[in-house]
Amino acid sequence: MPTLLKNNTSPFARIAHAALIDAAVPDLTVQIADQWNDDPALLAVNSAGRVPCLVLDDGTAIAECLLIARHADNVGEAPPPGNDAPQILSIAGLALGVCDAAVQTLVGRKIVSGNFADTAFDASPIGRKRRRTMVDGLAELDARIDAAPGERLDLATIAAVTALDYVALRFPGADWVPDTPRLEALRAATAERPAFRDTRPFL
Ligand SMILES: N[C@@H](CCC(=O)N[C@@H](CS)C(=O)NCC(=O)O)C(=O)O
Repeated sequence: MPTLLKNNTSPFARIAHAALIDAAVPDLTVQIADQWNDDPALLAVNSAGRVPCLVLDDGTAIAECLLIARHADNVGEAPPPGNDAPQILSIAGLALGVCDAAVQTLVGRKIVSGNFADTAFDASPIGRKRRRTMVDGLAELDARIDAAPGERLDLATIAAVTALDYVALRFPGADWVPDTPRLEALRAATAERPAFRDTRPFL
């Protein structure tokens, strides 16, 4: 059975996991990996030492959330969600940018002081650029997202809700996070879909 190596916070791991669940990939199992401490199980399948990584029955390992999502579309039992549509790819890319900026802010903090809670990095030029990406990206997502979810969760929906939840998880109560009523409505409307319900991030 295919095994997804992930952790409980990574937005990239959540995107991969949600895509696998929503596509109804059979017999999926999940293994928690520690991506910051050279976890041997993770390094054995992904020399980058990053989550997510999906290991297939024959040992083939697929890293990178979008490639795992693509594989999910190919092998899942659910009807395809139309992920090749340019509009879906465009919004998914925007949401990935928000996830990436948020993760890079945390990584920047870790590089500067070894401490995720130390915000000194955020005031640096790169830190400000990452912050701007999160603020503008969330606002644009709110304006562009299709707030009415379909039968399947497409990649735009999965990535946008994941970005919203990840920013909330990592920057709780931050006054710079824009209002995103349409995104929040989408999150509420899809909260009990297994792909989101079973992959909610926690610290
Ligand atoms: N582009 C990759 C990003 C994966 C990634 O950066 N994962 C982070 C967790 S959020 C990680 O494992 N970081 C450990 C490291 O950079 O060494 C994807 O889309 O899957």
